[in-house]
Amino acid sequence: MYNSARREYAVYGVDTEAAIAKLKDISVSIHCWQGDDVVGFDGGGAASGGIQTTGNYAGRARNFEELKADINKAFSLMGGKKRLNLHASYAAGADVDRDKYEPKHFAEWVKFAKAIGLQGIDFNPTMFSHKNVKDGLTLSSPDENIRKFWISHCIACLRIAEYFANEFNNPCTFNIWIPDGFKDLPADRLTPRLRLKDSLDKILACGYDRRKVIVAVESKVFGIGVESYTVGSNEFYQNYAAKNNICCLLDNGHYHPLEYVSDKIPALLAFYDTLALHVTRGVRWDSDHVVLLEDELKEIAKEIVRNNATDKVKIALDYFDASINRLSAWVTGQRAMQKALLYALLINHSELKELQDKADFTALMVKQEEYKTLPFGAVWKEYLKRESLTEEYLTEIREYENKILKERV
Ligand code: RNT
Ligand code: ZN
Repeated sequence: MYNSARREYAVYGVDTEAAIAKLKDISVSIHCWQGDDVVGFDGGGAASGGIQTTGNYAGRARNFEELKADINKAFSLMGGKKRLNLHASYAAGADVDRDKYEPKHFAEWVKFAKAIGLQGIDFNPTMFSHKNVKDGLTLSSPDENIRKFWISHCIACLRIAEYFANEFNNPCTFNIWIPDGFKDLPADRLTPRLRLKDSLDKILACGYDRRKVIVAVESKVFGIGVESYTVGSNEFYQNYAAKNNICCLLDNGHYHPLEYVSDKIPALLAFYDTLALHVTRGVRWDSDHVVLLEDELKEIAKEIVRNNATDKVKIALDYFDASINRLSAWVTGQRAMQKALLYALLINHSELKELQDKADFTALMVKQEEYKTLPFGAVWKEYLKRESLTEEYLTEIREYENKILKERV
């Protein structure tokens, strides 16, 4: 089947071998927080701050050992280059508050990530699920002590990010997301943003190594309980990133449903060398469903591939479903991302671009439609085979569920 698919794609000027080789090389950063419903190990409890996990499927990882075991199992069923995306709230055995976290609190994670052959670790300060989120605000709070606490937390996290970069000899993407916003109409939309701007300035002024840590800022349109106003909006962060030479992170659940991240990627690539993504699947709202091989995911992958931006765009996954087997959520989401990338790699983009420039929109439409029924599945199966994997992974997950997850009561 693969050999016949290879010949079929060759007719379109597509080399399936080159596509498979390229796919193996694109790294995807996988979030630790799908394993435990964004709870973490530092006592914050269920996620708060406008984000929500729903469902109560058996087997949530309750501690470091369980999460490591689940990551180990789930990652073993994924192909390609993998990175681990950690939140600060996953510090292992820290007896200090978040503003005092140190690299040593993450040394065990480094050991683990190296042992399972990951390319690197990415990092996120955790500015939710904590007593110092005062009246829903962190870096934009009117209370100076609250702002100071979170600034210190971010600076402490930047040191940890540098440590990760050094340990893996690989840059660490460091993403700042805050829940700050208001449920109802605010009386002042500007001052909170000025305070956020000032807090970010203070964080960036700590003197971190820009070659090692890629600082990104993640905007959002609204969250549950913060429907009317978000301090860290798209325009705010895009301008902040541009003026301060840092990076934008686009989460495709964070825009109006008729706005597409696939269209934002090339808009930003015109101005930025680096761009970060949180790939998720919003159903009617920022619901963070498991990523599936849907049209917008394919469009996102196409924009990355056809603009030669596989090194520029840092792909990370961000979703959390507690209503199904959590390992399966991880694997299916990561595989969907890889499928979308492979789909995009199996397109003769220069031919299509040429048709567009020649204004032959008829041929462009017809060709694009033809690609949809080419034997993509055969190439995907071949890729999995070469990664010592098969399409069918559920049996293995079920065994793990019966043996390990169901015991967690
Ligand atoms: C929330 C943001 C943010 C979080 C993670 C846990 O809306 O998407 O990225 O999901 O940091
Ligand atoms: Zn996100």
